[in-house]
Amino acid sequence: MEIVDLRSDTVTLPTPAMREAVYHAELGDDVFCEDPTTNRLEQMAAERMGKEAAILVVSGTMGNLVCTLSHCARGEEVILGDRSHTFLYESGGMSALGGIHPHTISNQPDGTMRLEDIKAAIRGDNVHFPRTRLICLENTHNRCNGSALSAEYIDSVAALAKEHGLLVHLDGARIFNAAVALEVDVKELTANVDSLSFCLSKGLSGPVGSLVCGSSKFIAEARRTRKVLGGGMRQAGIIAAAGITALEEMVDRLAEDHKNARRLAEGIANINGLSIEPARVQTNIIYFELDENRMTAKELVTELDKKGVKLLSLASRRFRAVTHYGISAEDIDLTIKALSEVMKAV
Ligand code: TLP
Repeated sequence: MEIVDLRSDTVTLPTPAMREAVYHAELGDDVFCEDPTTNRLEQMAAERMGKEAAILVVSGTMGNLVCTLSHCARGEEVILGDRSHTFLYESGGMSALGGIHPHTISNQPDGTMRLEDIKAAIRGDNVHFPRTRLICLENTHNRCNGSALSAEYIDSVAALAKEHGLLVHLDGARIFNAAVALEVDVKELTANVDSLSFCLSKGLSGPVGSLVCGSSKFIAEARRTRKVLGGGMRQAGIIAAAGITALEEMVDRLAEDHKNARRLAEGIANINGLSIEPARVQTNIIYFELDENRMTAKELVTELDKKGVKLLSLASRRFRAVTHYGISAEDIDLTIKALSEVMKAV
C-alpha cells in the first residue's frame, strides 16, 4: 500500500540530485572551517538572507538555541509567542542550558504578537526585573495555521526592538514557504532581524541541517556557542552538499505544496463532521477539527492509518496535516476520500 504521510514536511526524503551531490561532495574538517562544501553552503545562505555570514547547525532546535544563547546572558529575558515552537517544543533549552527567562505573550491566530503586547512586556530598569534582551518571531508560524508574517509586520517589531535597545531573532524554519506565499524576495522578510535560522530538512527536503544567519560578529559568537553544544561537525559537507541542492532546486516548487494544502482544506470543508477555515490556509500547514465527540482524534488517526494516510492528532479533536515534496495532488484526493469514508462510518 502506498503511504500518504502528512504528519510533517520533516518526513521528506532527499531527492536523487541531493544523493548525487552528497556522493561527489568535496570534504574537509569543518571545525577548522576547512570543509569547502560547508563553506559554500554557508556563503550561499548568507547571501540569500542578505546577511554577512551563516553557520550550519544540525537542527532547527539547535539553530534557535545557538541564537538565544549567543544573544542573551543568564537571567536575561526573551519575549516570545505562547504558541511559538521555541516555547512549546524545544525542551525549554534556553532555560535549561542558558538560564534565560522566557516571557510569553499571546500569539494571534495569524502568528503575530500585538505590538502593544510586546511593548507592555518590555521591562523597565528595576532591580526586581530580569533584563529584556531579545524578541523572537516565527515565520511561517507553525501552530498558527502556518501563517506567513509580512515584511511590514516584522519591520514594525524590529523598529520597536531598536527603540528599546533590544535584538530580534527570527525562527524561520519555513521562511521560504513564507516568501513564496507572500511572493516576495526572502531578504525582505529578514532585512531587519539580528539573527535568523532556517531549516533545510523540512519543505526543502534536505536530510539534515539548518542555517543560522547574521552579522559576521554574531556568527563568530554562534560558532563558539555551537561548539559548546557539541555541534561542531567534521566532514559536514556530506550534509551541506544536499543543502546546496535544496537551496538551488527546492524553493520555487513550494508553491505546489501550498496549492495542495488549499486543495486538502477545501476537500475537508465539504466533509460532514469536520471543521476547517480554508481561508486561513496560506502555506503548507493545515489544522482542522472534529465537530463533536463521535470519536476521538486518536481513533480517527488510527482508522486513516489503516487506509494508508498518516496525520498528526494534537488534541482530543484537533489535527494537523502538512503537504510537501512527497505529496501529489492525487495523494490529496486519496486523503479526502479516506477522510470521507472514515467520517461516514461513524
Ligand atoms: N517542527 C516539527 C516538530 O517539532 C513539531 C514539525 O513537524 O513541524 N521551528 C519551527 C517553526 C518548527 O516547526 C520546527 C520543527 C523547529 C523550529 C525545529 O526544527 P528541528 O526539528 O529541525 O529541530
